[in-house]
Amino acid sequence: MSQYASFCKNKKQFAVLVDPDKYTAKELIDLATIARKATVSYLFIGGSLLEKDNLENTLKVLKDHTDIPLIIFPGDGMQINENADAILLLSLISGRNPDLLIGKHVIAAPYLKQSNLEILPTGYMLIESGKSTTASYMSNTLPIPHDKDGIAVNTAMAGEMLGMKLIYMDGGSGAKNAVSLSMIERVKASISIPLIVGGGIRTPEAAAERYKAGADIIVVGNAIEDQQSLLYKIAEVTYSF
Ligand code: 1GP
Repeated sequence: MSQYASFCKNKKQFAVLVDPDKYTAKELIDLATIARKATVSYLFIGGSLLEKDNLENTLKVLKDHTDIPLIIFPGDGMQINENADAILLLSLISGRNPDLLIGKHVIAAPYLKQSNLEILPTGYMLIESGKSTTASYMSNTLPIPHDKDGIAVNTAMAGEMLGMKLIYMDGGSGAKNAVSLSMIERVKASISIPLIVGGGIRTPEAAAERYKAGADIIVVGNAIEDQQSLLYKIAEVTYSF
C-alpha cells in the first residue's frame, strides 16, 4: 500500500517525531523496538534546524530495526534521503515566505523526481503556541494566531483546493500550547483530506482530546524523548477510537 493510501485510512493514527540530533544509535534501536511493540503508525524524521549530520544514519538504523514507515519531515531542502519511504513535501501555507511556499520545491524537484521516495504534498500550517519556536524563527514567518480559527479554516481550505493531499497543523516542536480543540474541529469540518496535528502534545489525554476534535494523525516528539513509556499510552489511546 502506498503511504498516502495508508494516511487516508479511516482510523486514527499516531506518528512519533524523531529529531536526528537527539538520539544516539542505541537510543534509536530502543525507540524502534518500543515503537514496533506499540504499533506506532509512522516515524517522522527531521527537524526545523539540524545541528549534526545524522539524518542518514538515523534513517539507516531505524530501517534496520523496524518496518514502521519512515517519513521525512524536512526542515529544509537538504533533508532528502533515499533511506526513507516517503517525504512530506511541505508548503508552508500559513506563511508568506515564497521560498517555503514554492522556491525550495523548485530546487528540490529533480532530486525528488529521481528518488524512490513517495511524495506527500502537504499544506503545512504553523499555529502560534505561546512561545517563539524554531520552526517559526527559521521559516521567517508569522504563525497563525492561536485563537483565529477562521484564518486556519480558510488556509486549510485553500491548501486543499490547491491540491495538497494532507494538512498538517503544527504548534512547532516544544510548543507551550498545543493547537486548540476548536481550531481542529473547525478545520476538520472544512476539509476532506487527512488532518495531522502536532506540537506540544505531552499526555494521552491531550492526544485523545485532539483525536476527538477531528485530528486523524497526532504527532508527538519532545514528550517521548523525555519519557518513552508515553509511547505505549498514546498508542493505546489512538487505537481505542
Ligand atoms: C513538531 O509536531 C511536531 O513539528 C512535534 O512537536 O516535539 O512538541 O511533540 P513536539
